[in-house]
Amino acid sequence: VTDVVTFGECLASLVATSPGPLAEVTGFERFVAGAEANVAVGLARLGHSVAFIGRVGDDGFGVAIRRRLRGEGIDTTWLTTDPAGPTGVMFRERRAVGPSHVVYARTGSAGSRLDAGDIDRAAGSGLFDGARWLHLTGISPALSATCRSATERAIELARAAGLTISLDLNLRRRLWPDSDAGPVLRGLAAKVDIVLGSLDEIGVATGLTASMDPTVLLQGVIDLGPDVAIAKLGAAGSIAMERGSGDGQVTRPAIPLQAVLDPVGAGDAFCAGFIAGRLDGAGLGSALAMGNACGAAVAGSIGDQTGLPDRAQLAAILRAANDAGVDDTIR
Ligand code: KDG
Repeated sequence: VTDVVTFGECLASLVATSPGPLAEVTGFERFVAGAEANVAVGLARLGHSVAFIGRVGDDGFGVAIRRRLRGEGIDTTWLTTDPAGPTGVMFRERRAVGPSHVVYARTGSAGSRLDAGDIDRAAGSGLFDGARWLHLTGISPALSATCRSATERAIELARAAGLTISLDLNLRRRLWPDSDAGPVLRGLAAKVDIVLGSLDEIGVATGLTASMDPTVLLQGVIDLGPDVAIAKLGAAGSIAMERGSGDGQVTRPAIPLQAVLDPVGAGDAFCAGFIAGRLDGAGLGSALAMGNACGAAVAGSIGDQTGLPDRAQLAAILRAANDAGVDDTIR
C-alpha cells in the first residue's frame, strides 16, 4: 500500500559547478529536481512508500529521471513517457549571497502536458485506496491549464478517499505573476488540510502583507480553510498554527549550518520531514523539528535531493542539535 501520492513535473536540473552568476559560469552538473519529486525522494529515504505521477519526454533526461526515482524506491507506474514534448530542463547558478537565478526550458514540456486523465488512470488502478497522504505544490497549477485541472482532480479524488492533503505554496515568479498566482493558490488552500509556505508566499496566497506578524499571516491561512498552517522561515526555523488553538503557535529553531552550500530544495526537504513526522504520529513540534533537520541537510549539500537524509542520518542530526542545546524538544 502506498503511504503518499504526489505528482508534478520532474526536471533535469543543470546546476553550476562553481558559484557565480549564470553569465559567467561555464560548468554545470546534471541533477534531478522538481519540488514534488524532491518530496517523494525525501519520504522514500525516510522509509515511506511513495508514488509519483507525471510525464517525462522520450529522451535521455526522461530516462535519467525515471532511473533516479526508481532507484530511490518510488513507484513510477504512473510516470509516463510522452513523446509530444521534451523533458523539462532548468539551469541554475549558485551564489554565496542572495537568491540564485534560474533559467527554465520547460514551455511545452512533457511534464506540463500532465492532465486530469493521468490522475484518473492512477486512481482507477486503486492508487488512492488505502493511501494516507496527497502532497501538492503551487508549481503544477502554474505550468498549464491541464496541470491545473490535474491538481483539482487529485484534490477531489483524495478527499473522497480520505487522504490528508498538504499544499506547499511554492510560488514561482518565473512561471506566473502574483496577480495570477494569488487567486489560484487561495482557491487551492481552501480545499486542503495543511498549507506550508514562506511568509512571502503566505502573503500572496492570503492577500495579506508579508511583513505582518507571522501570527496574523498564519491565522489568515487558517481562515481560508486548512486545519494547519506552517511558515518555513529558513535560518529562523519554522512555525505552525493549528485551527482551534487560538493564536497559539508551535515554533522550532533551525539546525545551524557551517555553510549554506545550496539552499534550493531545502523547503521540499522540510515538507518530506514534516510529512514523515505526521505519518509517524508525531506532534506538530516534533514534525517541525524533523522538517527543519531535513531542510538543513539539503541546504548543506549541492543539488535538491543529494542531502535528503535516511532515518539514521535524521536521528543523528536531531541528536546533535539536542546535544548542542539548539532544540532539546526531540531526542
Ligand atoms: O523547490 C525546488 C524546486 O524549485 C526545483 O526543484 C525546481 O520544481 C522546480 C521548479 O519548478 O522551480
